[in-house]
Amino acid sequence: MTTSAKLRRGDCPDFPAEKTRLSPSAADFPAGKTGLSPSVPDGYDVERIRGEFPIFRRPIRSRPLVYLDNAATSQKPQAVIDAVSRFYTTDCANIHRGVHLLAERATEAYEQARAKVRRLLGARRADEIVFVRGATEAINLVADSFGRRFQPGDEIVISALEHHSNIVPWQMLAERTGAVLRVVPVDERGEFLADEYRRLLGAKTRLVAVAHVSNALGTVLPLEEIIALAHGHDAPVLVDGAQAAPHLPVDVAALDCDFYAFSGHKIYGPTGIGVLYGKAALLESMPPYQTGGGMIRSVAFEKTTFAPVPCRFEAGTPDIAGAIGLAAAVDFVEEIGLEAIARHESRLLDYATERLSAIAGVRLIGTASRKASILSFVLDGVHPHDVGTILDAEGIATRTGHHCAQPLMDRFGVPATTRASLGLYNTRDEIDALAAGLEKVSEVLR
Ligand code: 7TS
Repeated sequence: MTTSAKLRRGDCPDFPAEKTRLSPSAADFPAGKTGLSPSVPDGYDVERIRGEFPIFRRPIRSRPLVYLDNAATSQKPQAVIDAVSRFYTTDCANIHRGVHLLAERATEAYEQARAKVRRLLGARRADEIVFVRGATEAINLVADSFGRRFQPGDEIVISALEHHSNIVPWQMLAERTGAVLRVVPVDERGEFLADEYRRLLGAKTRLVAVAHVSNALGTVLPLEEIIALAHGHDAPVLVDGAQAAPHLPVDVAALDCDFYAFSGHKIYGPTGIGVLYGKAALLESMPPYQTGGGMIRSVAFEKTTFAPVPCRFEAGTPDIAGAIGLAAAVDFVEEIGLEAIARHESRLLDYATERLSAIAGVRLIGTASRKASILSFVLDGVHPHDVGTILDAEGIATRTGHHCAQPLMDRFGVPATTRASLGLYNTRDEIDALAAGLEKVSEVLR
């Protein structure tokens, strides 16, 4: 679509097969104004990056905020807050309809957001990017729409590491269709057992659905191997990237995954917006998920025909401001660079692992060889909720509970853990504060 193209009411824009290369290059991760500075080791100026997040100027219980709950949601940089505010202040209109100036500007900004997400994920075409509410809706969309072709006895393979969002939609699909759920186990360290996976794959496998990074343990799954093996059985692969997109460079074309889902609010964008990437041929073969305005080509009482993808899957008025805010978040992380973010968080994870392992009574749950940004642990004799409450009194935000991964908690024989999940603005000082907080919990409650 040219930016000045006028769209008639109900029109879906054109999505030309893109002018793109397959994988991101260094030029996609430029050293920008928020990130790389020669004055700090490795050029990662975490203090400057923190300065972009207004929430860190707010005291929590009269102390500086130590925010270690990034896997639940991340904080928002001023650029994202401003982008959302600007849309409502100066450009608010509905999209893909109306010829007036504001409608054109809103449509252009929304489609630019789609183009930015395409680049972030290394997708070939912008029409492979569907805006949804979040990872949960993305997975439900695939279960509902792609799942309509499932037959009794068809098999869906997931892993024991999945968030409930990547379990329950497949269970419901299995109930509706007579399909069967097969679960790849994990070992004591929380590693995906590839040999077991090989054994579970077969002629009946219709879909493999796995996390890129486990939200409860931080395990990074061996996607290249998982995808190649699934494709060897003609089974498409859905990757739940909710915990990967904010922390690692992702390249869906190089991975050759068939679907990739993530949520805007975990990658420093707004809540209420997320993304489903799907290979164009697959999306085109799928029926609509929800129906109504915006997703039709023509409606008559006798028959309705549907818009091409991605509009076919975006019924009703979408979260326009959310998409625009997400685009600002994509700009923000790309300015710093996903590789630089991954390096920073990996160093912090190593440091935090070392500090926490040295505290008497702390047992880390999840010690896989490839991990990203998450530490889950139990403190002997202390309930995780008590750990979380005492840490909160110190201004330290962690999450306690089952992390919407109850089968995984069962696997490790614990009802709950305390989880510290790191983001691009976290520092070694904050890890020290967490360690000091845990020493205090230990003194008071053990
Ligand atoms: N998949 C994974 C791996 C997740 O971690 C989450 C949310 C979801 C899907 C669902 O994302 P949503 O944005 O649609 O809700 N995970 C968490 C968490 O770990 N703590 O709070 C939410």
